Amino acid sequence: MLRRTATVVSALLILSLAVLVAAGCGGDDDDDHGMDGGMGGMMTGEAPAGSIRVGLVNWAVEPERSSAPAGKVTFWAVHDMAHAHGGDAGGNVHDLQVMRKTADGSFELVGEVKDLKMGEAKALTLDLAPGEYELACTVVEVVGDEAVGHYAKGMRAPFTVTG
Ligand SMILES: [Cu+2]
Repeated sequence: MLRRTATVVSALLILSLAVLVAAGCGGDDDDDHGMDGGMGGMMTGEAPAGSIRVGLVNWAVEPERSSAPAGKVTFWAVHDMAHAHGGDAGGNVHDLQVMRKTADGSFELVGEVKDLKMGEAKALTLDLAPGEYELACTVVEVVGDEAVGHYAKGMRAPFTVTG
């Protein structure tokens, strides 16, 4: 009984943290748009020319564009620092997986960068064929006694490569 109560309490805690984080991200988004105008490149390293910035936050993948022409595409994966991580709610590390939708509707991995800590950014250049893709983070971590799957939390975004 005690243990059950503890589980419920921690679930509630995670829920309220998630709400806080979501609220924080909403506000931060506005700031980001302001910053993009004049002060890009404050993150670690420099975004490669012509790259598509992909923000990784709890719990969303936010590409600055949702499509690109076929050929060489460089994603600039950025684990945004703008949002606070509440205690051990997870999300201290994110990946960027680029997955292509196959004929049967499943996804196959085309390329990935992994283990981006807060504030880190990495470039990923891929030769992409036309099609439907998904940009995702498939990190699964254990927080307390719960497995937190970033993909299930909402870390995925559609991406189209045009012919
Ligand atoms: Cu993630």
